[in-house]
Amino acid sequence: MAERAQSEIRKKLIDAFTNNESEYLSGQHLADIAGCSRTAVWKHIEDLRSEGFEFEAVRRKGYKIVSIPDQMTADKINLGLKTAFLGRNLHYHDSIESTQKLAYQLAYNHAEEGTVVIAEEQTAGRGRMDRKWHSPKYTGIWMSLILRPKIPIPKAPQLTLITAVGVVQAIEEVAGLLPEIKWPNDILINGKKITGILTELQAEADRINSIIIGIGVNVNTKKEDFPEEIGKIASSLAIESGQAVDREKLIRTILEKLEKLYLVYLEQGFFPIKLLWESYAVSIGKNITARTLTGEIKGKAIGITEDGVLLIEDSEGKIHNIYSADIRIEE
Ligand code: BTX
Repeated sequence: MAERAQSEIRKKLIDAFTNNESEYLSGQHLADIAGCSRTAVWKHIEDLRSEGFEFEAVRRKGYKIVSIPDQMTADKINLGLKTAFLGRNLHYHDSIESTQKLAYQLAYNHAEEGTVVIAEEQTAGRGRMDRKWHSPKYTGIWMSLILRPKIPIPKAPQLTLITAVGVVQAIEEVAGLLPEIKWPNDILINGKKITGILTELQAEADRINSIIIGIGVNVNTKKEDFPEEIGKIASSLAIESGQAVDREKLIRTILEKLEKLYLVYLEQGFFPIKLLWESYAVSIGKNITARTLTGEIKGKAIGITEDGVLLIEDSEGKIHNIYSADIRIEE
């Protein structure tokens, strides 16, 4: 009950601000409208700020709303979605630990292929090898997809490369930017990380039950939204293009491009995807260092195999197959 009363107060405050967008509203006036104390008004405004609302506060005048968060809805994401199955079963959450975690549970409980989980914010978003993925509210795309391809387990990493191509094509179309792919899963613009992809498997000894593909895209993230360390290596579509990008449209386009590529892959195998992937790849032909679980390998990246494995030629002409690594481009 108390919670309900709080949310009614919150709604009255938001209405008051959005009906008087260009005016300052005094704390007392807001308290009268919402039927609460001025201290409560101040607390609600602080809560709204943490949700992405921006206010200007001027002494003796009060508060003025500057911007409201760009919130999505499942209906708006679905509007005009032209896929046959990808995203047709959509789970939308305001805040969640990790879309990957929920998708994993859904897949375990037999969710259909193409099920998608999207969240406005992740409180425990994750990258590869237990790294953290920074996922602030209303700024990006944090989503996980469930696929059930009938492919042998060693081919699963190909799905990461297919996803990277789909996301690059969608960014190109919606934001007018041309990103590059750094093997295996980073999408960069001007050398900075815009997108991360995390592919996880649910499998038995010899059979894939499902592949969960996590996609994180920094869309309208502002410079100040990144923690200092991440800000050095990361950027967003809005920072790079100088304008806000419609997240719902980008989600739809990613799902559409990805579904097309996935169907091509199931029908024709990896070869057509490999050609597309190489056309976007920044690392091929460059000197790189690959850090694997067992050590570092330096050399020239000469391409990827039919299975999406990275090939590095070292200074002695020996070719190394790299299945999983972080790579650094040296030139
Ligand atoms: P990764 O291991 O390649 O990258 C993780 C590293 O990237 C971090 O250690 C940090 O340095 C940096 N980083 C963290 N957050 C960001 C960010 N927002 N932008 C750029 N760089 C960042 C990449 O792993 C895979 C990420 C997948 C994220 C999706 S979001 C939806 C799904 N749910 C979930 O929990 N993870 C996936």
